Amino acid sequence: MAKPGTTGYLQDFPPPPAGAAQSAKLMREFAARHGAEGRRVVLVTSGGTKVPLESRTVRFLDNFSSGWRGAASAEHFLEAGYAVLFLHRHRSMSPYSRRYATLDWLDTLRLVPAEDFTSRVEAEQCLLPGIVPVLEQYQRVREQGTLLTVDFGTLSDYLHLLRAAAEALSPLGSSAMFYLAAAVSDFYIPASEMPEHKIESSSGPLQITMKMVPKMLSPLVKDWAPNAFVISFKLETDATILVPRARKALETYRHQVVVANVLDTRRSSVVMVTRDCETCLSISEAEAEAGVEIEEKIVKDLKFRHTNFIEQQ
Ligand code: 9Z3
Repeated sequence: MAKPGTTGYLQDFPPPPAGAAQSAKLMREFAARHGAEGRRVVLVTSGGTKVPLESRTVRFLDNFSSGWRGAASAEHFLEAGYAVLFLHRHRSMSPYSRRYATLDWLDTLRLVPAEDFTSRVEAEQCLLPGIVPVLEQYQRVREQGTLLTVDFGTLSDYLHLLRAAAEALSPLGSSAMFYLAAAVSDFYIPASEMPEHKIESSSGPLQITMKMVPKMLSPLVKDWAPNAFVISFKLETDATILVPRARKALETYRHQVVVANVLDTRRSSVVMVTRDCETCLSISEAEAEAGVEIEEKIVKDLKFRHTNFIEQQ
């Protein structure tokens, strides 16, 4: 359980979203079941966060994240034997279906008339490349119950659910991993300062002051799941400051790994930064053409580090 006082991190935010208590219960049951079966459990956070400008929200601030990194990583963790708690932005990419996210699904279906005039529906397999192995993996994961997905919309919902997820995984100690790939806003408007109604455009140009979002990595590492293996992500657009910023995050929060990436090259290269080393992982053109994903290499690297971490406890 969280130590007294950690609720202070969320006091400027609206209350937990509807259904949060039920999600927390499902997360606790999921973690307990897989822990009892000796499986490692990873929390993968994914996608951007919405920051409302009004409490009856018409306008909000958002960011670029598609959720590809989180969804792809979740699949590779499942293949690596982990149970995955996938905390993702509503309507961002999901494991398995991400490959077909840009398809209009009505175009992939065909009506097949039957003799009794009741038509059947068939899929155009050629419009769904690789669908057979993808479907096999997806159905295996469903049968094994190794994937639990929980979604959020706003920054506030994310923060409440992150805390509930951390408390659910905490009893697993070092066999729990946190893989914090969501692109979380750094700025927000406190609930107490947010206008209730739609901001009037007749009042002229808009000036808003936003506060810094409290860094949840701090209570997560210190209080919510103090024995877990924790990985955060650092995103920059300027490659020259990437590793120093990642190193600073490690020194500040004292967790295990920062995966550092640059916006434009994030699909082909990352740097794994730990207290004593930096390892560059990349995808060559030939690997990219063969369908190898950077997330597969990240997950392989982290599984190895996680094993060492568990053995050192
Ligand atoms: C990442 O750096 C992810 O790799 C991306 C993935 C969001 C770039 P996509 O969803 O992109 O596949 O389109 N996530 C964390 C980004 C972030 O907000 N980090 C914060 C920071 O850099 C701290 S946790 O300060």
